[in-house]
Amino acid sequence: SDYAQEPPRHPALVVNSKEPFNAEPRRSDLVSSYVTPVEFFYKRNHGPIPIVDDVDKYSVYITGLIGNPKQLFMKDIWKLPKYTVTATLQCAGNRRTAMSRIRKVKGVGWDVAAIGNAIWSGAKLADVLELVGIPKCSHATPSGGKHVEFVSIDKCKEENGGPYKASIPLSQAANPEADVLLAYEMNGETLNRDHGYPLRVIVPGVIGARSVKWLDSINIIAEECQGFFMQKDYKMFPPSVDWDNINWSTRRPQMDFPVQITIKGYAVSGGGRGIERLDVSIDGGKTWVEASKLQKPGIPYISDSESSDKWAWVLFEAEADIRQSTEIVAKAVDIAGNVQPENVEVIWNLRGILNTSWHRVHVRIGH
Ligand code: MTE
Ligand code: MO
Repeated sequence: SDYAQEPPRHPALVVNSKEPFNAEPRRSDLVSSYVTPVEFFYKRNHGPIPIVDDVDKYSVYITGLIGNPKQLFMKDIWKLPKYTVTATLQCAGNRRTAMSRIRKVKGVGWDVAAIGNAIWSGAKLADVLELVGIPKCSHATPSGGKHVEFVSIDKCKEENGGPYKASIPLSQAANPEADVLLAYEMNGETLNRDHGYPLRVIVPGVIGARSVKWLDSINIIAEECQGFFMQKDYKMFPPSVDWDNINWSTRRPQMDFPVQITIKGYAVSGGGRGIERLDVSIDGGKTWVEASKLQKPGIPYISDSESSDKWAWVLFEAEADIRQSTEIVAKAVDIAGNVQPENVEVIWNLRGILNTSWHRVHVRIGH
């Protein structure tokens, strides 16, 4: 079958679908380290993992509304200045199962771990675009190119057997400060097959769907990419308000009474905005305490949108005495003052994406 040559994967991953392979780590594995180990990084695929045997023959074509199209080999990309960016990648469908509990939504049934924080290294897309005559910080090319489309070598059903593709605005692609990378390393190692070997796009602060893996070509186009994943998927539909009751009671960790627990989690905001505050409640949201925020192990987090970690998540930790069954709630405030909505109902959407609502975990004590 097309799936006969899939790479090996960690047995502790929670597999949501085998073909294509979609899996996330267990919650505890996810928040146990600031930099997510590659084997515990969620894997989101729409088809079989492509095989690139000969990295010297592998190339990326840059074409479209530009004067001089170019074919770049890995050696050309390795020659460009190497940048390293810590960035959190998150699938737009992360936490979809909680939306499905309101009203069934379509898509892979992700829990809360379709997210990961990695150290990505590679060339800046802005430098690559300069090689084809697009100056830094351009918004358009003379022939009207305004978007940069990334096309993969994989094959997916949604594109009728064609490759996965997506685009971002040229203004973002050509802006060196946006840190968009053509990455060939993840956590200091050569990118592995699951995550896009030999070359993938990393668009920090943007839903994972735009970070195209196994890059085959880059097209400079006038309108945004017309592919399935841009136009018919990963879109936020107007919220149709549905006041059905949430049934959060499906989580029931068994714990003795009274218990001292450690609450751990992650918080991330898009667009390079830092996390200002992280509040935790152990009474379902009536009262709150501020959790401590951690960056690298032992290093407290200071919110700052200029820091090199601005694209990365923040881990948080709080201790609490729990005496009875209750609901633990976590919510973050970013430096722009954005707060998370209390309930998933008000942001429910057909595709089950961007579930930013307060995260709630039921703790059941006793029998
Ligand atoms: N790129 C290709 N070529 N094919 C894909 O299926 N999935 C996208 C994106 N890039 C995808 C892709 C989606 S929806 C997400 S969330 C991220 O890759 C997941 O990246 P990861 O598997 O490295 O975690
Ligand atoms: Mo995704």
